[in-house]
Amino acid sequence: MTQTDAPTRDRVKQALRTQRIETPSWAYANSGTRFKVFAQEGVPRDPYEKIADAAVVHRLTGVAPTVALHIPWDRVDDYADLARYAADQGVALGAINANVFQDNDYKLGSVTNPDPGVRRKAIDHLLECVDIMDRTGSRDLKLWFSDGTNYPGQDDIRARQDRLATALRETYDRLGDDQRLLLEYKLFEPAFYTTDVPDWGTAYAHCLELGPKAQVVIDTGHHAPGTNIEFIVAFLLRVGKLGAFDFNSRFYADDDLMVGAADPFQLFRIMHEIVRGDALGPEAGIAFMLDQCHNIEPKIPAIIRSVLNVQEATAKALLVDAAALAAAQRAGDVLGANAVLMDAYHTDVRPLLAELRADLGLDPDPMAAYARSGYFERIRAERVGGQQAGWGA
Ligand code: LRH
Ligand code: MN
Repeated sequence: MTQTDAPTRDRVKQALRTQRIETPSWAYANSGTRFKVFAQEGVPRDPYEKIADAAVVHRLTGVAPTVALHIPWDRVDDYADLARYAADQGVALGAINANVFQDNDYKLGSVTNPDPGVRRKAIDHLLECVDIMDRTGSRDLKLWFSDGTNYPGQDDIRARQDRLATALRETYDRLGDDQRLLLEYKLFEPAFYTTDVPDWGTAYAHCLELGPKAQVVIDTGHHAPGTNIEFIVAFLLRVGKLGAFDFNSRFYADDDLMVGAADPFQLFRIMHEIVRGDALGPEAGIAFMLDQCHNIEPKIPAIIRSVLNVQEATAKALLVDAAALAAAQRAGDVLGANAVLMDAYHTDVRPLLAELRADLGLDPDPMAAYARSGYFERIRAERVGGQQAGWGA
């Protein structure tokens, strides 16, 4: 496959222009592990400063126009004002993430808790997040439940599923016509025996039960080692139940490292299924989000690098010679088919992406452009005093 093939370059660049990557407000704030949260200079102190940083990422990459919020980490008095501020900065507010995993009352679960009063409190938070969506203009309510148990017998596995279904139903019925509920699964952590939404199958089953406005979120760090994530992508795409990605990468568990850093080939295989499923553009309705924590590395450059990693994996996937691949697959030409895919994967797409950025009037090298911008030096000087934002875990 020759990259100098002009029609191919134009086709690939045209498709890349439609790509949209949502960045997470919490990745701009301090984060860490249970061992230590390392504070960094210039970190935002409030959602407005997080949005200002996200706007820099969009200005330099051109493909990150929305910011996901997390409640209560991003709670403000006036969400409409926050949305206006975001618009002034050239971005928009994206998915609203509920948080029923940091309150003492949720020790034995939130919506699955044996105590009906605790369940009520958790559901009320989910409903509050839909109210916030009405004010921010967000389409997506993203739900991840830390709910689970640590010891066999601790609670009734089936009863917890009933409680979960009840809470999801009430929340689903509150959604507006153009709003969606995105259900995220995770194999384990913080629970270590059962997790109430542990895998794609459980999330899919609950979303089927709920209806068309409920879809599954694939967080790339939430699977057992060795899980073939692109199979899950292909399967959920086929049945129209893939709603979103939480992109990051990992060597071991839910490491939340920069997407594509630990396993760029896996990211390529995932984006190949997206392209094969004609699901890259906004019209396909899939929210491509980052969900990462930059514990030791500078945050804004790490997010810019992550956006570039997704673009590179996508460009390689768009370079797959689909006709040659299909012919080799039909012919049972195992090595031939694999070679078609590997040819695209081994293509250096950085010159094509630099060309695309130039076409978009952007600096071909966003990382260098950020370093030259003086933005970090400015926020380091300005953001003195006050309480730096963080997970508050
Ligand atoms: C849980 C998770 C979820 C978010 C949180 C920040 O591990 O992936 O998507 O709420 O990280
Ligand atoms: Mn996630």
